[in-house]
Amino acid sequence: MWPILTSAKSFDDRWIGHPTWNERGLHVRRMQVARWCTGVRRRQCRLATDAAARALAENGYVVVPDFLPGPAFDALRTELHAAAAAAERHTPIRPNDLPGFGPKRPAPWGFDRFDGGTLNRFLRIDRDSLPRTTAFCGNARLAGLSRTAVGMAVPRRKFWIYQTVNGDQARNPDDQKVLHRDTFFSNIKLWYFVDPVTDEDGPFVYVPKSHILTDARLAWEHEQARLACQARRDGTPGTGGAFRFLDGDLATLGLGPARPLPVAANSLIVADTLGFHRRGDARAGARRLAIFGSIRPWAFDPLGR
Ligand SMILES: O=C(O)CCC(=O)C(=O)O
Ligand SMILES: [Fe+2]
Repeated sequence: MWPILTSAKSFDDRWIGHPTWNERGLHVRRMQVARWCTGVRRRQCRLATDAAARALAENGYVVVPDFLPGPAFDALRTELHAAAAAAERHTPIRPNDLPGFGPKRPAPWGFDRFDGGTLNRFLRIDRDSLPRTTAFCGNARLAGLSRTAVGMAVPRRKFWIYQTVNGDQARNPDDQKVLHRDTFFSNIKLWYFVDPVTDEDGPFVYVPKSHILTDARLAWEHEQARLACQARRDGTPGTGGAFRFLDGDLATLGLGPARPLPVAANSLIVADTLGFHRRGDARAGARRLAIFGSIRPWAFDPLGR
C-alpha cells in the first residue's frame, strides 16, 4: 500500500489504481492531502510578495519580461549559444521516427530525449565553463517565486540548459503538445528564454487558474481516476497518470481557453504544472533555448526549504 504515500501517479500501480478505493475517492483525497502539505511548506518560507509572485499564485503561471539587466542578459545569452553550438558540433541534431516518450540518450555534455518528433536536449551546467549560467541558477528571485508556489526552491542540480527542437507533428506527434497536467500535486517548472519565442516556435501554453482545486476540478479528477482504473482493468493503455483532455473539458471546469505564451528574449516563465498546459504548436525545426529549472517535491513533504 505504500505507493499511495509516495508521489507515484500511475494508475498502473495496483494500489493507486485500486478500483474500489478510487470509487470511494482515493485519488481526490491524495490531491487534497498533497495540497495541504504544499500549504504547510509555504508557511515555513519567507514568501515573495511582488507582483510576479502574486500573479503566479493567482493564475498558476507568470511571465516576467526583461528578467535580467541588459548587459547580464547579453553575456548569458552568448554563453548559452556557445554551449548549444558546442553540443551540436559533437552531436548533430537529427529527426526521430520512434514514437512517444523516448529514452535518455546520454552524451558527454548531457542528454537528448525525444517526445515523438520533438527533441529535448539537456545540457549539464558546469560551474567552471558556464559561470554566468551557474550564477543564474542561484538567482534569489527565482528561489522566491518557487517557494511562494510550492514551499521549496529549485535546487541547483535541477537546472539545465534546455534546447527544444520541434519535429514534424504530422509525421511523429509530440504528446507534450496535448493539453495535460503533469501530476496530482503542485510542481514548478521554469524557463528563462534567451531568444524570442514566437507563436511558431512552440511557445509554452497554459490555462490560467487551472492550478486551483475547485469542486468542479476535483469532480473531474475523480472521474478521470475512475476511468483510469477501468482502463487498467480492461488492459487498455493509460496516460501514466498525467491526465489528458477531451474537447469541452475546460468549459465544464469553468476555465477559459488555453493561452499560448510567446515571449521576447530575456523573459522568464514560471508555472505550476498541476495546472493544464502543453507545448505549443510549432513549425518543424523551430527551436527554443532556455535555462530550465524544475521542482517536483515529494507530494506529502511537510518541510519547507
Ligand atoms: O515544453 C513545453 O513548453 C512544455 C512541455 C510540458 O508539458 C512539460 O514540460 O511539462
Ligand atoms: Fe507537462
